Amino acid sequence: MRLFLKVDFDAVISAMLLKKVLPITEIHFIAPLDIIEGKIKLQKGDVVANLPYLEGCEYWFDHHPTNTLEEPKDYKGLFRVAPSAAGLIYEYFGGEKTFPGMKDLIVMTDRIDAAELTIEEVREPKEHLLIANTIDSKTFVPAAKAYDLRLIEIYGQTQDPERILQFPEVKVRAEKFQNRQDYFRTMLKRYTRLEGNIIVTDIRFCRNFPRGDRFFVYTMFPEATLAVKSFHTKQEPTKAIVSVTQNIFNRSKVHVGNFCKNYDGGGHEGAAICRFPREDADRMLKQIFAELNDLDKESSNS
Ligand SMILES: [Mn+2]
Repeated sequence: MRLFLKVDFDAVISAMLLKKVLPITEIHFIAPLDIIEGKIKLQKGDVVANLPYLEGCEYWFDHHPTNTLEEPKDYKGLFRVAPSAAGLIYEYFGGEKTFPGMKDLIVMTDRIDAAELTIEEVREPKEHLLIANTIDSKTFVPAAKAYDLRLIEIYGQTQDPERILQFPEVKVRAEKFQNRQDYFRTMLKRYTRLEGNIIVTDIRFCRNFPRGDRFFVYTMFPEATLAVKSFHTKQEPTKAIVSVTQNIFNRSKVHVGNFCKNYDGGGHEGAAICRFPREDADRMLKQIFAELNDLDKESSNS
């Protein structure tokens, strides 16, 4: 059976569980763009996890609320809005009876995938959260893929994070992450400020801004309720891209997906994207800071 996943920590744990109960022969990590472009052709026996339903698959496991839009006719597996796909797979195949000793790992996978973390955990990622940060979910080079497959194998042997962090390939990546993270935090602080209840990061004019832990920004201003990040991409040379998210430590009641629909974008309740023509972006950013601060005040009083 071939297994298709969107790569992240949830996917690694999902694959590890599925390998224990199904005769998985191949694992394919795919990008959402592959689906949009119709590159994925499925056949009977294929398993899809942590992704929207794909026509033709035999098993489907997913937990993302936005993936319910088209209810598939018949499939084996489990779809429900839940913290993680791994949690659903664990439940579907019999929980502790089938996967003895894995309860703690499943609880942590739920928390990581649903961003239900404490400030201390985000400030200093340890154990499974540190391992999760060694996974590169944005690039699809062969070395990253080989590492993801290796990590699935390692988690199949042991679920003890201290032991896993001793494997040389994991250790080296964890150390790299921690070194990169120091630089990332320095740069993030330089480009981030507070506007009312909004954490504002503007990296439109910064070249090669480093990638890092997306949750760290919320620890800088834990009392703020929203975060807005503006940036440029090569793919959209005339637009400024603006992400709007709720602070995971102090969530605004504003539905940011609905908010962004007014500005050439959309998304979920807690995370969304909008777009402005680059020449208007300064003015539009000021406008959305004012609107979001007003909406946030109104909704927190109601
Ligand atoms: Mn997931």
